[in-house]
Amino acid sequence: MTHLKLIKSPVEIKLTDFTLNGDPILFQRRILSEISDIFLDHQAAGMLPADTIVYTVQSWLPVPEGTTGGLFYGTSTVMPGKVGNEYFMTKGHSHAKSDRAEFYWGIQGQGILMLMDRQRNTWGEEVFPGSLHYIGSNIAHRLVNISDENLIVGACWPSDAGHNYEEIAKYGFSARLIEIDGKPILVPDNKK
Ligand code: PAN
Ligand code: ZN
Repeated sequence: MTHLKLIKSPVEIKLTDFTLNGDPILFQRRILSEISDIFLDHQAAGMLPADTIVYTVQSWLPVPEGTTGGLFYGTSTVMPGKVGNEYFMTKGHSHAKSDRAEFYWGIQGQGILMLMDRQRNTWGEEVFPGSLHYIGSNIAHRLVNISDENLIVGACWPSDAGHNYEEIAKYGFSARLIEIDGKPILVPDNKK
């Protein structure tokens, strides 16, 4: 019974390293060997240690997955690194309930939030500490680290959004973020 009680939330963000502390927290780690298919240069991917951590996600799911009207919180950390000339990045997805939106915000490091609409137009928003990103419905999204430190990004999304990874796994985004002359450039890459 919490009536008239002053209580603490079960989860905190540790502001020194932005990790989530509390219970329950879901922790996911994506290593290169699991996700090497997302990168263009498979030979370059094969030359890096298979257990290289590309990104991690800590999430607080306060209600069961699929609940209508709830929210989830996550902190994503994309490590610095490249496969050939392509920066380390997340798998990327659209939401299974495709009309569900999401907020991202930059916490540490420099990156690009790649966004793609249903017509396969792809663009990028610059991510930096304090940047705020509204990912509208029907927009596929992927985080890319273009800096030499960890890219840390907060996210909040509806608990009934779900994730659709299949389409991106099959067709990719219509562009890749490649380093050319020391700068990140979106280069067309259409498999559809
Ligand atoms: C984020 C992402 C997170 C990892 O929490 O899930 O950055 O990216 P992938 O899910 O593409 O591997 C989010 O967008 N949730 O909806
Ligand atoms: Zn999402």
